[in-house]
Order: sequence, then C-alpha cells, then structure tokens
Amino acid sequence: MKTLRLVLGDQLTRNLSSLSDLDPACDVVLLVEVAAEARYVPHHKQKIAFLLSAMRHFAIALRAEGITVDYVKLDDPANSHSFTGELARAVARHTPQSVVVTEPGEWRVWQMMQDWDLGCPLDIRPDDRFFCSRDSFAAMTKARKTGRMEYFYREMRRRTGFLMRDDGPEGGQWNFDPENRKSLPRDHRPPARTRFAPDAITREVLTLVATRFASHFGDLEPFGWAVTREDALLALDHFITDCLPGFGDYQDAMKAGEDFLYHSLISPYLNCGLLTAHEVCTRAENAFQTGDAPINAVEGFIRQILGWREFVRGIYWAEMPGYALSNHLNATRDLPALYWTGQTPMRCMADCIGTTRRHAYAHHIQRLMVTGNFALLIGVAPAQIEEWYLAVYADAYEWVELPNVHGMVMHADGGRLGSKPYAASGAYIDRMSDYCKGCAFDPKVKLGPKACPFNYLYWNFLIENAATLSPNPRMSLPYVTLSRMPAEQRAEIARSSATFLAGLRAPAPETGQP
Ligand code: FAD
Ligand code: DLZ
Ligand code: SF4
Repeated sequence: MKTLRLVLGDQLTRNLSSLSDLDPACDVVLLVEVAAEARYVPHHKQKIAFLLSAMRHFAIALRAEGITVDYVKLDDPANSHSFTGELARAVARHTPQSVVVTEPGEWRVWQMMQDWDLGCPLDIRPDDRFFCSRDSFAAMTKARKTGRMEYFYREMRRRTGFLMRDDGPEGGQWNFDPENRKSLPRDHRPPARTRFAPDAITREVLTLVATRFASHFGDLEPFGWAVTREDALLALDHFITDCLPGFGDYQDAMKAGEDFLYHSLISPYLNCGLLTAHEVCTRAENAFQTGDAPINAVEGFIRQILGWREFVRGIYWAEMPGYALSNHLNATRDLPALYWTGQTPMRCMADCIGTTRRHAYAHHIQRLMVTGNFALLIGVAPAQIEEWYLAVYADAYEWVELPNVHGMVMHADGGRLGSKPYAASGAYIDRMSDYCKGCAFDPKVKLGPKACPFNYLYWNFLIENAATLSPNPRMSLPYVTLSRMPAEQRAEIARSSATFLAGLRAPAPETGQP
C-alpha cells in the first residue's frame, strides 16, 4: 500500500512517528520548502537557512537508505509555497492510498491540517519525541499536577527516572537553582565554542536566502550551525565535555561580547529534530554519574529540558487557541524600532539584540531579563513582542516561544505559567553582567537623565499595574516599598518614564520593521 509521508521542517528525526512503519519498497517521503513558512512571521535569515539546509541534508540521508524522497525546493517554478498546496500537488503526482504526518508543533498548522481534503485517508500521528504527550499533560492537569512547573518537573523526574536515587532526587534535593546564580568573574574566559563551517549545500541555501529574504532581520554570516545529525551530535559532545561542568554556576550570567558562555546552543537541533530530548538528558546524566559534571549543573540543565521545555509545550496545547488572546496587563504599546535596529544607548539591550542579529540566538537570561524585561516594563502589546521573538531566534516555534513570551515574560496569561512577572530594575542586570560598566546610564542612579531606564521604568510599571498586581502575595514586598515612597518621588518616576517613553520610535507600520 503506497503511503505518502509528509515530514515538516521541524520533524527531521529518523524515528519520527510518521516514518515508523515506512516501507521503502512503495512509500514516498515528502519534504517541501515553502515561502509561507518563512514569511508567516519575517524569520531571521539564518533561521531560514538553517532549516532549509537541515531539510536538504535530511533528505540526502533518507535517500542514502534507499528511501524515495520527493523534495520540493523553494525555487521550483511550480511551487505553490504552502503546505496545503504542495501536499495537494504531491497527492496528484503519487496517487497514494493514504497520507501520514506527525502532528505539527504549531496550532496554526494543526488548524491547516484539519481542513485538508486529500481524496484519501489522512493519518495525523502523535509526536512521541516529547516525554509528556498532549494527552498525558491534559490528564496531569486534571489531576492537578501541572499547576506549577516545579511540581510538574518532579512528576516527570519520577516518571522518567532521570536523576532519581531510591525514590528520591539525586543529591537530596529536587532543584539546585539557588547555586546557579553566579556572575562571571572579571577575567574569566568561557570555553571556545565548536561551530560548523557551511558545506556546499549550506552555501547554496545561504545564497538563496540572501536573494529571496533580503529584507528579513539578521546577518546570514558567519553561519555556524550544524545542519546534519552527525554534526549536531558533535555539538552535543562538545557541550557535555567543555561546557556542562560550568553550566550551573554561570547559567544566569551575562557578559558583553560573550554570546554563548556555558549554554548548550542545542535548542535549534532539539526543536527541529536533529537531537532528541531523551538522548540529551541521558548524556547529561551520564556526565554526572561518571563524575565529569557536578549535580547543580546537570540538574539545572535537565530541568530546562525535562521541566520547562515539556511544561511550556503542555501549556501551549492545553490552552490554545485562547492562550494567545489574553492581555492581563492591558499592554498596548507598539514594539519600539530599537528591537530591530539594536540602536540604543542602553548597553544591555544593544548587546542582546546584537547577538540576536549575529547568530539568531541569545541565551535565556538575555531573552528573559533584558529584552523581555524591557518589553514588560514599557508595556509592549503582547502580540507584537511575541512576533519579534518568533521571528528572530533559530529555535523559535510557537509552541515554545508563546508560553515563554506571553506567559513568562509578559504575564499576559494572568499567571498560568508563572506566579508573578519577572520585572526587575537595573540592579539585577548590574549584578548578573558587566553591561553597566560601559553604559551611558548608571544603574545606581534612580531618577534623571543619567539614571538607568530600568530603574524608573520598574517602579512606573508597578505603579501603573498596581490594581492588577498588588493583590498578588508574591508581589507584596515591592508594593510595601512603593507604599512608603514619597509622593514627589512617585511623581518624578512618572515624569522620567513619560519622557523616556516619548523618545522611543515605533517601527514603520507597513513592514513592522524600521
Ligand atoms: P540552554 O541554556 O543550554 O538550555 C538547555 C535547553 O533547555 C535548551 O536548549 C532548551 O531546549 C531548554 N530550555 C531552557 N529554557 C527553556 C524554556 N524556558 N522553555 C523551553 N525550553 C527551555 N526556547 C526555544 O527553544 N524556542 C523559543 O522560541 C524560545 N523562546 C523564548 C523566549 C523567551 C522570552 C524566553 C525567556 C525564553 C525562550 N526560550 C525559547 C527558552 C530558552 O531561552 C532557550 O531554549 C535557550 O536560550 C536556548 O539556548 P540553549 O540551547 O543554549 O539553552
Ligand atoms: C520555520 C520553517 C521555515 C522557515 N521553512 C519551512 C519550509 O520551507 N518547510 C517546512 O516544512 N517547514 C519550514 N519551517 C518549519 C515550519 O514552520 C514548522 O514545521 C511548522 O511551524 C510546524 O511546527
Ligand atoms: Fe542596561 Fe541600565 Fe545597565 Fe545601562 S545601566 S546596561 S541600561 S541595566
């Protein structure tokens, strides 16, 4: 029975559910490069190049196994440039008895699939690359096990056995986060990172992307991402050996000009399927067992994948499509142009947007406590900042981006993901980075032209959102401080904030970019 097996660009995993019963004698695997997927948000050029090159290499690997692959390239003149159009054309070409696909990562594509009328049966299979299926998360929610990430994570540790000893957590505690908040010593040099030189296929894709998506944000080169499973495994080896031991200590640190520190840089590979979450966690756990990495590093790392990554996916599928629509803090400001240009005297913002432009990457604390914190404090409309995060990172897919931005950063979900907003003043950034030393502003100054904007914007945010946030017990400390603040100081905070906000330029409305 001839089956057409559609593999999407973030499903580049050999043992994907849609390929599990593949019969090379009669089946056809379909991969399609379509402009709609590059344009539904204006993806960073490097993200498009990464994914197209990874798709082309995946097709080559399948063909090397003797599998028939129908691969539609972006510059094919007959390309209709949508999943729906290309699947319909492929069904007409191959007249299969059925079509099989693994469930997509995004609600948008899931909706698309519900409307597919192919003239033959369509089998949409669960994506079993995650530890927690959509159904299992829903069942856990019913049993009240997904209220907070920490309890979900403990349940996942028990279920999978990662870092468990005698029914309890390895090292005697579930979470070593308090040990993972060191700033980087002044002369400390993080390890040099393994990057991958583009081969002929990637170079061809880089030229294609440079031509077709010239107006999109971001630099195409230097391009250093792995685009094959073999190289992604090398990237994982490098992380486990050279970076994991220091990952815990410096997980929250930031340093100007140091784009990667001890982070793994594997999220693009995990999210497109070149690596699996199971093998990554297993490698990390082995490093602990052989004494090559300390518990605070390994637990901290596994928590991000087994905990946060699974939790945000669960929330996304449990709460969509309504999840994207809430706006708990009624934030309405247009995204300032500086998110696209990086042009700002705020050194922390300029550095985080700079690394984003150079690599389609920024690490978690840069995303959460710098660009995210700023968007929260100035009240950017959730949909606009969500689109930015979805466009600019090589690892961005809505299932993981949306809960992180809508929930964790913007608190637009009213606390489904996190119990309070991660709002912070300049003191946090000063403590965790060296950004402030070369900045035009001073993190110790609270008001006036020299003051760090995060300082007055932080209090202004609390004042403006007092009705919504002050009843939250986890916000009581800052609101007690605020209640003791003299009226004149509050008025000055409002004046400094208004002046600063009036100076922000919005992007051109027709493109959404400056
Ligand atoms: P490491 O720091 O080495 O962490 C290891 C792995 O843990 C990551 O590869 C990732 O798979 C996982 N992880 C860590 N934190 C999270 C998290 N909060 N949610 C889900 N997985 C996590 N991650 C994405 O994969 N795609 C996104 O689109 C994305 N958008 C984000 C937007 C914002 C505003 C924030 C605050 C975080 C976002 N994250 C996203 C989570 C996290 O920032 C990235 O996964 C991480 O920076 C990727 O770099 P790394 O592989 O070096 O991660
Ligand atoms: C992100 C992306 C891009 C830029 N291009 C393609 C593509 O040409 N073909 C494809 O199959 N997938 C692409 N993707 C990834 C899809 O957007 C992703 O598979 C869906 O969002 C579902 O998660
Ligand atoms: Fe950022 Fe403020 Fe520090 Fe400047 S002083 S780098 S704006 S936190």
